[in-house]
Amino acid sequence: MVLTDTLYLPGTRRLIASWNRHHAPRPIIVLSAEAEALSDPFLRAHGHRRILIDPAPYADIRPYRQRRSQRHARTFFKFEAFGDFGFERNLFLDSDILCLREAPALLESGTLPLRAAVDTGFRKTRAYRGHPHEINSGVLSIGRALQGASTIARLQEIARTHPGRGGYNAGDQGILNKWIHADRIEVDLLPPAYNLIKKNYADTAGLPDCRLLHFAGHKPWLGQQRNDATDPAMAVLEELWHADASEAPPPTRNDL
Ligand SMILES: [Mn+2]
Repeated sequence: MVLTDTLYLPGTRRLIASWNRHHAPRPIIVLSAEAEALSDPFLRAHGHRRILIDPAPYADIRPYRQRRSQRHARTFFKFEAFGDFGFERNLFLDSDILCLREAPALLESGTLPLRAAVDTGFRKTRAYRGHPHEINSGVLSIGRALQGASTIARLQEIARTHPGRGGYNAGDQGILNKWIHADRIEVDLLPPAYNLIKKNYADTAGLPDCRLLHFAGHKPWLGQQRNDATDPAMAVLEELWHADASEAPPPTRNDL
């Protein structure tokens, strides 16, 4: 299951293509609040369901107390990944993730409904009121017990009543962590290789056994932030994304 918009489309296509290269076929559900993104030929070809998100329940959610960032407000659409689509587990992956190897632990039925990795980039700030361990919301495996409208409504409620203070943990991830702690949701922690977070191409540690590489911060397809092309870690990580040639060309009208 993926969430996309026109800005993240190149990442979404690359994620789906790289995932498919390492896994047996499974239904792919594409979520977006933009009809234009859902009409992308690659997503039409590879998405088993393409679902247009109704933004109305999110209209009164503000990401921060003071600021009004539309970009961050849209991250709350990720709550829709908790919908009941008839599967034992919903596997959600961020569009800024590249699949480098098979990721079997995401698909195991297991004992706990929620499975996620610790956010290795998380650093407590002075104003932070949360908990020492925070999960990263880029890779989520969601079992049936947590799927459905009531979980989505609960997450929206927390976002409305306890908005973030901004900074690193703002947006959907901050709300998910508040929900985990407030409602005592048990989390089955995934190894770091299942969500290897590299903020702004930080370094190449962990790459040899990495399964899911998460491009936090700079996005390889945007390319404009590469202000230090001589940094080897930056070059290696950015090149990994660009060199992934698994993306099949989208079908054209003439092929149909
Ligand atoms: Mn991400």
